Amino acid sequence: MKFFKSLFLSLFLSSSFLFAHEGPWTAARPDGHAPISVMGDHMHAMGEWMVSYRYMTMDMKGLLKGSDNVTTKSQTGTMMAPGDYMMVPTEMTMDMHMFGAMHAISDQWTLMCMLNYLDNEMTMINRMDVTSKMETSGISDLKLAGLYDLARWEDGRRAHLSFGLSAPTGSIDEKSGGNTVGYGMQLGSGTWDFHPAITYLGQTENYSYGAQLGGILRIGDNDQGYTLGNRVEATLWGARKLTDSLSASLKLDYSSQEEVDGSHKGISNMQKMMTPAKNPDHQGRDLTSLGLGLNYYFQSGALKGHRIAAEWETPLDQKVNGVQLELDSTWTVGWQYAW
Ligand SMILES: [Cu+2]
Repeated sequence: MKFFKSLFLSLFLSSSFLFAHEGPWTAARPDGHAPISVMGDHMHAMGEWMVSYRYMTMDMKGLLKGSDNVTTKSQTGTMMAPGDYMMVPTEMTMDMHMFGAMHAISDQWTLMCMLNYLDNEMTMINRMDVTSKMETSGISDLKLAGLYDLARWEDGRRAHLSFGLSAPTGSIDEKSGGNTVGYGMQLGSGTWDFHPAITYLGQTENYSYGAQLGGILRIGDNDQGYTLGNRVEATLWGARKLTDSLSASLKLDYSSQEEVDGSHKGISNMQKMMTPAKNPDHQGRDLTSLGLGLNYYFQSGALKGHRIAAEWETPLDQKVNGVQLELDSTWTVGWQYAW
């Protein structure tokens, strides 16, 4: 965290005279939007609308204990020499369909709404080497946010605040084979969550950069008697405008989420001891990742105003609470259209 704090500070202090360009910030360039995985990165001018769709797929494979790779056998053991757990996950894929809309009610306020549809699949293996698969899918938590313009400088820099709130529309009662699935396979948080963020953006003739510091604060306990961990996330990115329509980006992201507080009522103490996937102490992680992305902005023709983008992210460093699956890579592709 210290590293990011000083990075943010030095970026903020140096950007005004190092990377400034003539004229105010504009969205009308490919890197006028952040890499596609960043949410709430930009505001709109009064009266503008935007709709977007993103598809994100996250792959997890292999086990981590803290920051060390461990084998499944070292955790389950055998019938003759039992390990700590009866069963452990071996892989998981999370597919997310993200639908978003933005509308600027004034030059000071842009409203944002987002709803995700999740599709999760997880494979587990038990002590007898028998594997099992489980799947959950459905809508996640509905998120509403207001972006408030903080400052706009004449040299291409600007900053805004985001006040987001998510409603517990996603299910936390998902089951597989009659048993409640683990925390990572549930579709929502079950709580109302506050999502604050501050974003700082800058543009020069051919480059752009941004920094966002945000978090998720859970409010109270959910119906099932638990609360997902609070989360902080710091993101830094830079992009190079290659043509009037194409830009390439590099992103560094750090996030940290705490373990689960309380315990799901549908998960017995026995089940909780059997697998880390159902244990509240084995949830949440610290993750530092690197993202490489491309943005394409149609400047003319029938598709004028449309944007498409893709980003690939890979972990540089991760440390999980307890024993959990290791994150492999994440792909995000998206489409955006503003008018
Ligand atoms: Cu927008």
